[in-house]
Amino acid sequence: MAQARGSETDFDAVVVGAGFAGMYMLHKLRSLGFSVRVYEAGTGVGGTWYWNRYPGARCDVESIEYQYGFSDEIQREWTWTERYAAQPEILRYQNYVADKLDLKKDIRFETRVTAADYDEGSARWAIATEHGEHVRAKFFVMATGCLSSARVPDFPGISDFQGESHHTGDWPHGGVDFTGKRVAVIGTGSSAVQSIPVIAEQAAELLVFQRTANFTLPAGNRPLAPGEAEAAKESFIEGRKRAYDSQGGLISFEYIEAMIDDLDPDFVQKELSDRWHQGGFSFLGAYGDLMATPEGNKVAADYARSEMAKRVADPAVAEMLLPNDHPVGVKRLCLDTGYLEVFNQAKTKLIDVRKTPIERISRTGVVAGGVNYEADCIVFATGFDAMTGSILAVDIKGRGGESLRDKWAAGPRTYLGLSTAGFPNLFFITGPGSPSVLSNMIISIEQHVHWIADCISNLEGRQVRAIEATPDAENAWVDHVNEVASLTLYPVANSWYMGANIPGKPRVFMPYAGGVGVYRQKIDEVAGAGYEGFTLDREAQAASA
Ligand code: N01
Repeated sequence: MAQARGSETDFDAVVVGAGFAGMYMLHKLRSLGFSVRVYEAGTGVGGTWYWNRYPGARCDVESIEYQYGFSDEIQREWTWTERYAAQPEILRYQNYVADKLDLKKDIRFETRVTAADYDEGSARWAIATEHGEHVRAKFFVMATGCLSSARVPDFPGISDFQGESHHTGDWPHGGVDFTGKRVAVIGTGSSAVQSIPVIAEQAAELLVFQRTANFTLPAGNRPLAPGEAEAAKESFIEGRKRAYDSQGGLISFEYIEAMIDDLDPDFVQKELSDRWHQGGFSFLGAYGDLMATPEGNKVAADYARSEMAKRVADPAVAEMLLPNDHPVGVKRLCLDTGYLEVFNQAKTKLIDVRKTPIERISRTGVVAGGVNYEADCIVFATGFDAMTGSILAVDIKGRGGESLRDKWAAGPRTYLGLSTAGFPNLFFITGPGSPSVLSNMIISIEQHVHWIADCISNLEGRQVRAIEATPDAENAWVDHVNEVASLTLYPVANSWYMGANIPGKPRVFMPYAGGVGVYRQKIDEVAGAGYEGFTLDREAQAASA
Protein backbone atom coordinates (compact mmCIF):
# COMPACT_ATOMS: atom_id res chain seq x y z
CA MET A 1 0.00 0.00 0.00
CA ALA A 2 1.34 3.40 -0.93
CA GLN A 3 2.18 5.86 1.80
CA ALA A 4 -0.65 8.33 2.40
CA ARG A 5 0.23 11.67 0.85
CA GLY A 6 -1.03 15.16 1.42
CA SER A 7 -0.88 17.92 3.98
CA GLU A 8 -3.49 19.80 5.97
CA THR A 9 -4.24 21.90 2.92
CA ASP A 10 -3.43 19.67 -0.03
CA PHE A 11 -5.10 16.33 -0.58
CA ASP A 12 -5.35 13.67 -3.22
CA ALA A 13 -9.11 13.89 -2.87
CA VAL A 14 -11.69 16.04 -1.17
CA VAL A 15 -15.11 14.49 -0.66
CA VAL A 16 -18.28 16.42 0.17
CA GLY A 17 -20.72 14.60 2.43
CA ALA A 18 -20.34 11.95 5.13
CA GLY A 19 -23.38 9.81 4.47
CA PHE A 20 -23.12 6.24 3.21
CA ALA A 21 -21.37 7.46 0.03
CA GLY A 22 -18.81 9.80 1.53
CA MET A 23 -17.94 7.40 4.33
CA TYR A 24 -17.19 4.55 1.97
CA MET A 25 -15.36 6.79 -0.52
CA LEU A 26 -13.12 7.95 2.31
CA HIS A 27 -12.42 4.42 3.47
CA LYS A 28 -11.76 3.10 -0.01
CA LEU A 29 -9.39 5.86 -1.11
CA ARG A 30 -7.59 5.92 2.21
CA SER A 31 -7.03 2.16 2.07
CA LEU A 32 -5.42 2.66 -1.35
CA GLY A 33 -2.97 5.09 0.19
CA PHE A 34 -4.54 8.38 -0.90
CA SER A 35 -4.90 11.39 1.36
CA VAL A 36 -8.55 12.35 1.75
CA ARG A 37 -10.47 15.12 3.51
CA VAL A 38 -14.24 14.88 3.88
CA TYR A 39 -16.44 17.89 4.63
CA GLU A 40 -19.83 17.38 6.24
CA ALA A 41 -22.43 20.01 7.18
CA GLY A 42 -23.85 17.97 10.07
CA THR A 43 -22.26 17.37 13.44
CA GLY A 44 -21.97 13.67 12.72
CA VAL A 45 -21.92 11.06 9.99
CA GLY A 46 -25.09 9.69 8.41
CA GLY A 47 -26.23 12.04 5.65
CA THR A 48 -29.91 11.36 4.97
CA TRP A 49 -30.13 9.41 8.21
CA TYR A 50 -28.53 12.20 10.17
CA TRP A 51 -31.00 14.84 8.97
CA ASN A 52 -34.27 12.91 8.57
CA ARG A 53 -35.08 12.29 12.23
CA TYR A 54 -38.80 12.86 11.88
CA PRO A 55 -41.09 10.49 13.80
CA GLY A 56 -41.56 7.23 11.93
CA ALA A 57 -38.51 7.69 9.66
CA ARG A 58 -37.62 4.26 8.40
CA CYS A 59 -35.92 2.79 5.37
CA ASP A 60 -38.12 1.46 2.58
CA VAL A 61 -35.47 -1.08 1.56
CA GLU A 62 -35.14 -4.13 3.81
CA SER A 63 -32.39 -3.71 6.39
CA ILE A 64 -30.59 -6.90 5.32
CA GLU A 65 -30.14 -5.34 1.89
CA TYR A 66 -29.63 -1.78 3.05
CA GLN A 67 -26.13 -2.11 4.47
CA TYR A 68 -22.59 -2.04 3.21
CA GLY A 69 -21.41 -5.17 1.45
CA PHE A 70 -17.69 -4.46 1.17
CA SER A 71 -16.77 -6.12 4.45
CA ASP A 72 -17.88 -9.55 5.51
CA GLU A 73 -16.60 -8.74 9.00
CA ILE A 74 -18.83 -5.67 9.31
CA GLN A 75 -21.94 -7.42 8.05
CA ARG A 76 -21.34 -10.28 10.45
CA GLU A 77 -20.75 -8.01 13.42
CA TRP A 78 -23.92 -5.98 12.94
CA THR A 79 -27.34 -7.49 13.61
CA TRP A 80 -30.47 -5.74 12.35
CA THR A 81 -33.55 -5.95 14.51
CA GLU A 82 -36.41 -5.14 12.10
CA ARG A 83 -37.36 -5.94 8.53
CA TYR A 84 -37.18 -2.21 7.71
CA ALA A 85 -34.75 -0.45 10.00
CA ALA A 86 -35.81 2.77 11.69
CA GLN A 87 -33.67 5.91 11.37
CA PRO A 88 -32.02 5.63 14.84
CA GLU A 89 -30.85 2.09 14.12
CA ILE A 90 -29.42 3.04 10.72
CA LEU A 91 -27.62 6.01 12.24
CA ARG A 92 -26.20 3.76 14.97
CA TYR A 93 -24.98 1.38 12.25
CA GLN A 94 -23.31 4.23 10.35
CA ASN A 95 -21.56 5.40 13.52
CA TYR A 96 -20.46 1.87 14.27
CA VAL A 97 -18.90 1.60 10.79
CA ALA A 98 -17.31 5.05 11.06
CA ASP A 99 -15.78 4.19 14.43
CA LYS A 100 -14.64 0.74 13.39
CA LEU A 101 -12.87 2.17 10.33
CA ASP A 102 -11.69 5.25 12.22
CA LEU A 103 -13.25 7.53 9.62
CA LYS A 104 -14.16 10.54 11.75
CA LYS A 105 -10.58 11.79 12.09
CA ASP A 106 -10.61 12.70 8.38
CA ILE A 107 -14.03 14.34 8.39
CA ARG A 108 -14.50 18.03 9.13
CA PHE A 109 -17.98 18.27 10.61
CA GLU A 110 -20.21 21.35 10.73
CA THR A 111 -18.49 22.60 7.60
CA ARG A 112 -20.21 23.29 4.32
CA VAL A 113 -18.17 23.48 1.16
CA THR A 114 -19.20 26.68 -0.59
CA ALA A 115 -17.07 26.79 -3.75
CA ALA A 116 -14.70 24.70 -5.83
CA ASP A 117 -12.60 26.06 -8.70
CA TYR A 118 -10.57 23.99 -11.10
CA ASP A 119 -7.10 25.32 -11.82
CA GLU A 120 -5.98 24.06 -15.21
CA GLY A 121 -2.33 24.98 -14.67
CA SER A 122 -1.89 22.70 -11.69
CA ALA A 123 -4.78 20.36 -12.56
CA ARG A 124 -6.10 20.74 -9.01
CA TRP A 125 -9.31 21.85 -7.40
CA ALA A 126 -9.27 24.83 -5.02
CA ILE A 127 -12.00 24.23 -2.47
CA ALA A 128 -13.43 26.80 -0.07
CA THR A 129 -15.61 26.25 3.00
CA GLU A 130 -18.10 28.43 4.81
CA HIS A 131 -15.53 29.00 7.55
CA GLY A 132 -13.06 30.53 5.12
CA GLU A 133 -10.87 27.44 4.94
CA HIS A 134 -9.13 26.83 1.60
CA VAL A 135 -7.74 23.46 0.55
CA ARG A 136 -6.59 21.93 -2.71
CA ALA A 137 -7.14 18.46 -4.10
CA LYS A 138 -6.48 16.62 -7.32
CA PHE A 139 -9.85 14.89 -7.21
CA PHE A 140 -13.13 16.36 -6.03
CA VAL A 141 -15.96 13.97 -5.21
CA MET A 142 -19.54 15.07 -4.59
CA ALA A 143 -21.09 12.53 -2.21
CA THR A 144 -23.88 14.94 -1.35
CA GLY A 145 -26.84 12.57 -1.61
CA CYS A 146 -29.89 12.88 -3.81
CA LEU A 147 -32.43 13.97 -1.21
CA SER A 148 -30.47 16.27 1.03
CA SER A 149 -31.53 19.74 0.00
CA ALA A 150 -34.72 20.13 2.07
CA ARG A 151 -37.25 22.49 0.57
CA VAL A 152 -39.96 24.52 2.29
CA PRO A 153 -42.24 26.10 -0.32
CA ASP A 154 -42.23 29.81 -0.55
CA PHE A 155 -45.62 30.32 1.16
CA PRO A 156 -46.33 33.97 1.98
CA GLY A 157 -46.37 34.72 5.67
CA ILE A 158 -44.22 31.79 6.76
CA SER A 159 -42.21 33.90 9.18
CA ASP A 160 -45.41 35.20 10.81
CA PHE A 161 -46.34 31.79 12.21
CA GLN A 162 -46.26 31.92 16.00
CA GLY A 163 -46.16 28.17 16.58
CA GLU A 164 -43.45 25.58 16.01
CA SER A 165 -42.61 24.48 12.46
CA HIS A 166 -40.14 21.92 11.07
CA HIS A 167 -39.22 20.31 7.77
CA THR A 168 -39.03 16.53 7.98
CA GLY A 169 -35.59 16.60 6.40
CA ASP A 170 -34.17 18.96 9.00
CA TRP A 171 -35.72 17.64 12.16
CA PRO A 172 -34.65 18.72 15.66
CA HIS A 173 -32.28 16.25 17.34
CA GLY A 174 -34.25 16.30 20.56
CA GLY A 175 -37.48 15.37 18.78
CA VAL A 176 -40.77 17.24 18.93
CA ASP A 177 -43.52 16.63 21.45
CA PHE A 178 -46.91 16.85 19.74
CA THR A 179 -48.88 15.77 22.79
CA GLY A 180 -52.23 17.49 22.90
CA LYS A 181 -51.33 19.81 20.01
CA ARG A 182 -53.07 20.77 16.78
CA VAL A 183 -50.68 19.69 14.05
CA ALA A 184 -50.78 20.64 10.37
CA VAL A 185 -48.81 18.42 7.99
CA ILE A 186 -48.22 19.78 4.49
CA GLY A 187 -47.40 17.12 1.91
CA THR A 188 -48.32 13.46 1.42
CA GLY A 189 -45.10 11.91 0.05
CA SER A 190 -43.06 9.18 1.78
CA SER A 191 -41.97 11.42 4.66
CA ALA A 192 -45.56 12.43 5.44
CA VAL A 193 -46.85 8.90 5.01
CA GLN A 194 -44.28 7.65 7.52
CA SER A 195 -44.62 10.47 10.03
CA ILE A 196 -48.39 11.04 10.07
CA PRO A 197 -49.33 7.80 11.92
CA VAL A 198 -46.76 8.51 14.63
CA ILE A 199 -47.72 12.17 14.95
CA ALA A 200 -51.37 11.09 15.15
CA GLU A 201 -50.60 9.03 18.26
CA GLN A 202 -49.82 12.25 20.14
CA ALA A 203 -51.69 15.06 18.40
CA ALA A 204 -55.06 16.30 19.60
CA GLU A 205 -56.00 17.35 16.07
CA LEU A 206 -54.33 16.55 12.78
CA LEU A 207 -54.74 18.52 9.57
CA VAL A 208 -53.25 16.94 6.43
CA PHE A 209 -52.83 19.20 3.41
CA GLN A 210 -52.71 17.00 0.32
CA ARG A 211 -51.85 18.21 -3.19
CA THR A 212 -51.36 14.80 -4.80
CA ALA A 213 -52.75 11.55 -3.46
CA ASN A 214 -50.01 8.92 -3.51
CA PHE A 215 -49.99 5.19 -3.92
CA THR A 216 -49.12 3.59 -0.62
CA LEU A 217 -49.00 -0.01 0.45
CA PRO A 218 -48.51 -1.57 3.87
CA ALA A 219 -44.78 -1.99 4.49
CA GLY A 220 -45.28 -5.18 6.47
CA ASN A 221 -42.59 -4.15 8.90
CA ARG A 222 -41.91 -6.60 11.73
CA PRO A 223 -39.13 -7.55 14.11
CA LEU A 224 -36.73 -10.02 12.52
CA ALA A 225 -37.39 -13.46 13.95
CA PRO A 226 -34.77 -15.04 16.21
CA GLY A 227 -32.04 -16.42 13.97
CA GLU A 228 -33.34 -14.66 10.85
CA ALA A 229 -30.70 -11.93 10.77
CA GLU A 230 -27.99 -14.46 11.64
CA ALA A 231 -29.07 -16.78 8.83
CA ALA A 232 -29.02 -13.87 6.37
CA LYS A 233 -25.38 -13.25 7.21
CA GLU A 234 -24.41 -16.63 5.79
CA SER A 235 -25.75 -15.88 2.32
CA PHE A 236 -25.08 -12.15 2.35
CA ILE A 237 -21.89 -11.92 0.30
CA GLU A 238 -23.20 -14.26 -2.38
CA GLY A 239 -26.46 -12.29 -2.46
CA ARG A 240 -24.58 -9.02 -2.79
CA LYS A 241 -22.95 -10.26 -5.98
CA ARG A 242 -26.38 -10.96 -7.43
CA ALA A 243 -27.63 -7.55 -6.32
CA TYR A 244 -24.84 -5.84 -8.29
CA ASP A 245 -26.17 -7.46 -11.45
CA SER A 246 -29.87 -7.06 -10.71
CA GLN A 247 -32.43 -4.55 -11.95
CA GLY A 248 -32.86 -2.48 -8.82
CA GLY A 249 -30.09 -3.68 -6.54
CA LEU A 250 -32.62 -5.74 -4.61
CA ILE A 251 -32.69 -9.51 -4.44
CA SER A 252 -35.56 -10.09 -2.04
CA PHE A 253 -37.92 -10.46 -5.02
CA GLU A 254 -37.89 -11.28 -8.72
CA TYR A 255 -39.13 -9.17 -11.61
CA ILE A 256 -41.43 -11.12 -13.90
CA GLU A 257 -40.39 -10.23 -17.44
CA ALA A 258 -43.43 -11.57 -19.31
CA MET A 259 -45.90 -8.95 -20.53
CA ILE A 260 -49.34 -8.83 -19.00
CA ASP A 261 -51.09 -9.93 -22.21
CA ASP A 262 -48.99 -13.08 -22.26
CA LEU A 263 -50.04 -14.01 -18.73
CA ASP A 264 -53.22 -15.59 -17.44
CA PRO A 265 -55.35 -12.81 -15.79
CA ASP A 266 -55.85 -14.95 -12.68
CA PHE A 267 -52.10 -15.39 -12.41
CA VAL A 268 -51.64 -11.61 -12.71
CA GLN A 269 -54.18 -10.90 -9.97
CA LYS A 270 -52.57 -13.48 -7.71
CA GLU A 271 -49.11 -12.00 -8.31
CA LEU A 272 -50.40 -8.50 -7.55
CA SER A 273 -52.11 -9.72 -4.41
CA ASP A 274 -49.14 -11.78 -3.17
CA ARG A 275 -46.72 -8.94 -3.83
CA TRP A 276 -48.99 -6.31 -2.31
CA HIS A 277 -49.32 -8.32 0.87
CA GLN A 278 -45.62 -9.13 0.95
CA GLY A 279 -44.96 -5.38 1.25
CA GLY A 280 -42.13 -3.49 -0.40
CA PHE A 281 -41.32 -2.77 -4.02
CA SER A 282 -41.93 -6.30 -5.32
CA PHE A 283 -45.41 -5.10 -6.34
CA LEU A 284 -43.84 -3.14 -9.21
CA GLY A 285 -42.20 -6.28 -10.59
CA ALA A 286 -45.41 -8.28 -11.08
CA TYR A 287 -45.09 -8.26 -14.91
CA GLY A 288 -42.89 -6.80 -17.60
CA ASP A 289 -44.92 -3.83 -18.80
CA LEU A 290 -46.19 -2.63 -15.43
CA MET A 291 -43.89 0.41 -15.61
CA ALA A 292 -43.88 0.64 -19.39
CA THR A 293 -47.40 0.99 -20.79
CA PRO A 294 -50.52 2.81 -19.57
CA GLU A 295 -52.60 -0.32 -20.17
CA GLY A 296 -50.21 -2.56 -18.26
CA ASN A 297 -49.91 -0.08 -15.44
CA LYS A 298 -53.65 0.44 -15.10
CA VAL A 299 -54.24 -3.14 -13.98
CA ALA A 300 -51.79 -2.73 -11.11
CA ALA A 301 -53.02 0.79 -10.32
CA ASP A 302 -56.64 -0.43 -10.15
CA TYR A 303 -55.56 -3.24 -7.87
CA ALA A 304 -53.67 -0.78 -5.64
CA ARG A 305 -56.62 1.61 -5.46
CA SER A 306 -58.98 -1.22 -4.52
CA GLU A 307 -56.67 -2.30 -1.67
CA MET A 308 -56.22 1.26 -0.47
CA ALA A 309 -59.96 1.94 -0.49
CA LYS A 310 -60.55 -1.01 1.84
CA ARG A 311 -58.59 0.75 4.54
CA VAL A 312 -60.60 3.97 4.65
CA ALA A 313 -64.03 3.95 6.29
CA ASP A 314 -65.58 7.06 4.70
CA PRO A 315 -65.99 6.63 0.92
CA ALA A 316 -65.71 10.38 0.35
CA VAL A 317 -62.38 10.52 2.21
CA ALA A 318 -61.23 7.36 0.42
CA GLU A 319 -61.98 9.02 -2.89
CA MET A 320 -59.71 11.92 -1.95
CA LEU A 321 -56.92 9.58 -0.89
CA LEU A 322 -56.97 7.42 -4.03
CA PRO A 323 -54.42 8.55 -6.62
CA ASN A 324 -55.96 9.03 -10.03
CA ASP A 325 -53.65 11.42 -11.84
CA HIS A 326 -50.54 9.30 -12.35
CA PRO A 327 -49.61 5.67 -12.96
CA VAL A 328 -48.56 3.55 -10.00
CA GLY A 329 -44.81 3.52 -9.37
CA VAL A 330 -43.84 6.57 -11.40
CA LYS A 331 -43.78 8.65 -8.28
CA ARG A 332 -41.91 6.85 -5.52
CA LEU A 333 -44.22 4.21 -4.10
CA CYS A 334 -44.85 4.86 -0.41
CA LEU A 335 -44.60 2.05 2.13
CA ASP A 336 -46.66 2.80 5.20
CA THR A 337 -47.51 1.53 8.63
CA GLY A 338 -51.06 2.56 9.43
CA TYR A 339 -51.16 5.71 7.25
CA LEU A 340 -54.58 5.41 5.63
CA GLU A 341 -56.20 4.29 8.88
CA VAL A 342 -55.29 7.65 10.44
CA PHE A 343 -58.02 9.18 8.27
CA ASN A 344 -60.58 7.02 10.07
CA GLN A 345 -59.88 8.90 13.29
CA ALA A 346 -62.22 11.76 14.14
CA LYS A 347 -59.30 14.03 14.96
CA THR A 348 -57.92 13.89 11.41
CA LYS A 349 -59.00 16.23 8.64
CA LEU A 350 -57.83 15.92 5.04
CA ILE A 351 -57.68 19.11 3.00
CA ASP A 352 -57.37 18.91 -0.77
CA VAL A 353 -55.12 21.79 -1.72
CA ARG A 354 -55.75 21.25 -5.41
CA LYS A 355 -59.32 22.38 -4.79
CA THR A 356 -58.46 24.89 -2.09
CA PRO A 357 -54.81 25.91 -2.57
CA ILE A 358 -52.69 27.05 0.35
CA GLU A 359 -52.76 30.84 0.13
CA ARG A 360 -50.46 31.68 2.99
CA ILE A 361 -49.31 30.81 6.46
CA SER A 362 -50.91 32.98 9.11
CA ARG A 363 -49.83 33.74 12.67
CA THR A 364 -52.07 30.92 13.84
CA GLY A 365 -52.12 28.34 11.09
CA VAL A 366 -52.48 27.54 7.40
CA VAL A 367 -54.86 29.49 5.16
CA ALA A 368 -56.36 27.50 2.29
CA GLY A 369 -59.48 28.26 0.28
CA GLY A 370 -60.13 31.29 2.48
CA VAL A 371 -60.19 29.21 5.69
CA ASN A 372 -57.61 29.69 8.43
CA TYR A 373 -56.86 26.19 9.72
CA GLU A 374 -55.50 26.83 13.18
CA ALA A 375 -52.47 24.82 14.25
CA ASP A 376 -49.89 24.82 17.04
CA CYS A 377 -47.28 23.09 14.87
CA ILE A 378 -46.68 22.89 11.13
CA VAL A 379 -44.75 19.96 9.67
CA PHE A 380 -43.40 20.66 6.20
CA ALA A 381 -43.17 17.22 4.56
CA THR A 382 -42.63 19.04 1.31
CA GLY A 383 -39.65 17.21 -0.10
CA PHE A 384 -36.30 18.14 -1.56
CA ASP A 385 -34.55 19.84 -4.43
CA ALA A 386 -33.64 16.32 -5.48
CA MET A 387 -30.50 15.03 -7.17
CA THR A 388 -29.05 18.38 -8.23
CA GLY A 389 -29.90 20.66 -5.27
CA SER A 390 -26.95 19.74 -3.08
CA ILE A 391 -24.49 19.56 -5.96
CA LEU A 392 -25.41 23.02 -7.22
CA ALA A 393 -25.44 24.44 -3.70
CA VAL A 394 -21.66 24.45 -4.13
CA ASP A 395 -20.45 27.07 -6.60
CA ILE A 396 -18.44 24.73 -8.83
CA LYS A 397 -16.36 26.21 -11.62
CA GLY A 398 -14.56 24.02 -14.12
CA ARG A 399 -12.17 24.64 -16.98
CA GLY A 400 -12.12 28.24 -18.13
CA GLY A 401 -14.19 29.22 -15.09
CA GLU A 402 -17.33 27.61 -16.50
CA SER A 403 -20.04 27.42 -13.85
CA LEU A 404 -21.76 24.10 -13.27
CA ARG A 405 -24.92 26.01 -12.34
CA ASP A 406 -24.87 27.60 -15.80
CA LYS A 407 -24.00 24.37 -17.55
CA TRP A 408 -26.91 22.57 -15.89
CA ALA A 409 -29.39 25.45 -16.17
CA ALA A 410 -31.55 23.44 -18.55
CA GLY A 411 -31.11 20.22 -16.55
CA PRO A 412 -28.20 18.07 -15.42
CA ARG A 413 -25.86 16.66 -18.08
CA THR A 414 -23.44 13.92 -17.15
CA TYR A 415 -21.42 11.16 -18.70
CA LEU A 416 -22.48 7.92 -16.97
CA GLY A 417 -23.83 9.92 -14.03
CA LEU A 418 -20.24 10.04 -12.81
CA SER A 419 -18.73 13.11 -14.43
CA THR A 420 -19.51 16.11 -16.60
CA ALA A 421 -17.57 17.60 -19.53
CA GLY A 422 -15.56 20.71 -18.74
CA PHE A 423 -15.03 19.67 -15.11
CA PRO A 424 -11.93 17.44 -14.98
CA ASN A 425 -11.32 15.19 -11.98
CA LEU A 426 -14.78 15.89 -10.59
CA PHE A 427 -16.89 12.84 -9.76
CA PHE A 428 -20.46 12.42 -8.57
CA ILE A 429 -21.63 9.48 -6.48
CA THR A 430 -25.14 8.39 -7.51
CA GLY A 431 -25.47 11.53 -9.59
CA PRO A 432 -28.08 12.34 -12.21
CA GLY A 433 -27.75 9.98 -15.16
CA SER A 434 -27.07 6.94 -12.96
CA PRO A 435 -29.56 4.40 -11.46
CA SER A 436 -29.26 6.11 -8.10
CA VAL A 437 -32.69 6.77 -6.58
CA LEU A 438 -34.33 4.08 -8.72
CA SER A 439 -32.20 1.46 -6.98
CA ASN A 440 -31.10 0.26 -3.60
CA MET A 441 -28.88 3.26 -2.91
CA ILE A 442 -26.24 1.27 -1.06
CA ILE A 443 -25.65 -0.95 -4.08
CA SER A 444 -25.36 2.06 -6.37
CA ILE A 445 -23.10 3.88 -3.92
CA GLU A 446 -20.76 0.90 -3.70
CA GLN A 447 -20.75 0.51 -7.46
CA HIS A 448 -19.71 4.16 -7.90
CA VAL A 449 -17.16 4.14 -5.10
CA HIS A 450 -15.49 1.08 -6.61
CA TRP A 451 -15.45 2.62 -10.09
CA ILE A 452 -14.12 6.00 -8.92
CA ALA A 453 -11.46 4.44 -6.69
CA ASP A 454 -10.31 2.12 -9.49
CA CYS A 455 -10.24 5.07 -11.86
CA ILE A 456 -8.18 7.24 -9.52
CA SER A 457 -5.69 4.41 -8.83
CA ASN A 458 -5.44 3.64 -12.50
CA LEU A 459 -4.80 7.27 -13.41
CA GLU A 460 -2.22 7.71 -10.69
CA GLY A 461 -0.42 4.58 -11.88
CA ARG A 462 -0.27 5.97 -15.43
CA GLN A 463 0.77 9.51 -14.48
CA VAL A 464 -2.48 10.98 -15.75
CA ARG A 465 -3.03 14.46 -14.32
CA ALA A 466 -6.63 14.88 -15.41
CA ILE A 467 -9.59 12.87 -16.67
CA GLU A 468 -12.53 14.58 -18.33
CA ALA A 469 -15.66 13.41 -20.12
CA THR A 470 -15.80 14.40 -23.77
CA PRO A 471 -18.83 16.45 -24.87
CA ASP A 472 -19.64 13.78 -27.47
CA ALA A 473 -19.69 10.99 -24.92
CA GLU A 474 -21.77 13.11 -22.59
CA ASN A 475 -24.29 13.99 -25.30
CA ALA A 476 -24.60 10.34 -26.26
CA TRP A 477 -25.15 9.35 -22.62
CA VAL A 478 -27.77 12.05 -22.03
CA ASP A 479 -29.57 10.87 -25.18
CA HIS A 480 -29.40 7.29 -23.95
CA VAL A 481 -30.75 8.21 -20.50
CA ASN A 482 -33.65 10.06 -22.15
CA GLU A 483 -34.32 7.25 -24.58
CA VAL A 484 -34.47 4.65 -21.81
CA ALA A 485 -36.75 6.93 -19.76
CA SER A 486 -39.05 7.32 -22.76
CA LEU A 487 -39.56 3.56 -22.78
CA THR A 488 -41.05 3.86 -19.30
CA LEU A 489 -43.95 5.78 -17.79
CA TYR A 490 -41.71 7.77 -15.43
CA PRO A 491 -41.74 11.01 -17.46
CA VAL A 492 -45.53 11.33 -17.32
CA ALA A 493 -45.74 12.19 -13.64
CA ASN A 494 -45.02 15.44 -11.82
CA SER A 495 -42.44 13.82 -9.59
CA TRP A 496 -39.21 14.93 -7.97
CA TYR A 497 -37.49 12.47 -10.37
CA MET A 498 -38.53 15.04 -13.00
CA GLY A 499 -37.69 18.09 -10.90
CA ALA A 500 -41.40 18.91 -11.10
CA ASN A 501 -41.77 19.67 -7.39
CA ILE A 502 -39.54 22.75 -7.62
CA PRO A 503 -41.09 25.76 -9.34
CA GLY A 504 -38.85 26.78 -12.25
CA LYS A 505 -36.67 23.66 -12.15
CA PRO A 506 -36.14 22.16 -15.64
CA ARG A 507 -38.42 19.23 -16.28
CA VAL A 508 -35.92 16.46 -17.00
CA PHE A 509 -36.03 12.84 -15.91
CA MET A 510 -32.82 12.69 -13.87
CA PRO A 511 -32.01 9.09 -12.95
CA TYR A 512 -31.03 6.29 -15.37
CA ALA A 513 -33.85 3.76 -15.71
CA GLY A 514 -31.82 1.05 -17.46
CA GLY A 515 -31.19 -0.92 -14.27
CA VAL A 516 -28.25 -1.48 -11.96
CA GLY A 517 -26.85 -4.57 -13.72
CA VAL A 518 -27.00 -3.09 -17.22
CA TYR A 519 -25.49 0.14 -15.97
CA ARG A 520 -22.69 -1.68 -14.16
CA GLN A 521 -21.81 -3.50 -17.37
CA LYS A 522 -21.64 -0.19 -19.25
CA ILE A 523 -19.44 1.64 -16.78
CA ASP A 524 -17.14 -1.38 -16.44
CA GLU A 525 -16.82 -1.58 -20.23
CA VAL A 526 -15.88 2.09 -20.35
CA ALA A 527 -13.16 1.54 -17.74
CA GLY A 528 -12.01 -1.69 -19.43
CA ALA A 529 -11.57 0.15 -22.72
CA GLY A 530 -9.14 2.61 -21.11
CA TYR A 531 -11.85 5.10 -20.06
CA GLU A 532 -13.57 5.39 -23.37
CA GLY A 533 -15.41 8.69 -23.75
CA PHE A 534 -12.94 10.48 -21.49
CA THR A 535 -9.84 12.42 -22.40
CA LEU A 536 -6.81 11.63 -20.28
CA ASP A 537 -4.31 14.39 -19.83
CA ARG A 538 -0.94 12.78 -19.19
CA GLU A 539 1.75 14.55 -17.17
CA ALA A 540 4.39 13.95 -19.82
CA GLN A 541 2.13 15.47 -22.46
CA ALA A 542 1.41 18.42 -20.23
CA ALA A 543 5.10 18.95 -19.56
CA SER A 544 5.97 18.92 -23.26
CA ALA A 545 3.04 21.14 -24.23
O1 N01 B 1 -40.96 14.36 -0.47
P1 N01 B 1 -41.92 14.25 -1.75
P2 N01 B 1 -40.71 13.30 0.70
N1 N01 B 1 -48.11 22.87 -1.64
O2 N01 B 1 -41.37 15.21 -2.74
C1 N01 B 1 -46.10 18.22 -1.35
C2 N01 B 1 -37.34 9.40 -0.04
N2 N01 B 1 -37.84 9.02 1.25
O3 N01 B 1 -39.80 13.90 1.69
O4 N01 B 1 -46.84 15.44 -4.90
C3 N01 B 1 -48.66 21.71 -1.26
O5 N01 B 1 -42.11 12.85 -2.15
C4 N01 B 1 -45.96 17.33 -2.55
O6 N01 B 1 -47.07 17.40 -3.39
P3 N01 B 1 -46.93 16.94 -4.94
C5 N01 B 1 -38.23 8.76 -1.09
O7 N01 B 1 -37.47 8.43 -2.20
C6 N01 B 1 -37.66 7.75 1.58
O8 N01 B 1 -41.99 12.74 1.21
O9 N01 B 1 -45.67 17.57 -5.44
N3 N01 B 1 -48.00 20.55 -1.22
C7 N01 B 1 -45.79 15.98 -1.87
O10 N01 B 1 -46.99 15.48 -1.42
C8 N01 B 1 -39.18 9.87 -1.35
O11 N01 B 1 -39.84 9.77 -2.58
C9 N01 B 1 -38.15 7.33 2.74
O12 N01 B 1 -48.15 17.46 -5.56
C10 N01 B 1 -46.73 20.57 -1.59
C11 N01 B 1 -44.94 16.36 -0.66
O13 N01 B 1 -45.14 17.74 -0.43
C12 N01 B 1 -38.28 11.07 -1.25
O14 N01 B 1 -37.43 10.78 -0.18
C13 N01 B 1 -38.83 8.16 3.59
C14 N01 B 1 -46.07 21.75 -1.99
C15 N01 B 1 -43.48 16.11 -0.91
O15 N01 B 1 -43.29 14.76 -1.17
C16 N01 B 1 -38.98 12.36 -0.97
O16 N01 B 1 -40.03 12.12 -0.03
C17 N01 B 1 -39.00 9.46 3.23
C18 N01 B 1 -46.83 22.93 -2.01
N4 N01 B 1 -46.31 24.08 -2.40
C19 N01 B 1 -38.49 9.89 2.06
N5 N01 B 1 -44.79 21.45 -2.29
C20 N01 B 1 -37.91 5.95 3.05
O17 N01 B 1 -38.80 5.22 3.29
C21 N01 B 1 -44.65 20.13 -2.09
N6 N01 B 1 -45.81 19.60 -1.67
C22 N01 B 1 -36.52 5.48 3.00
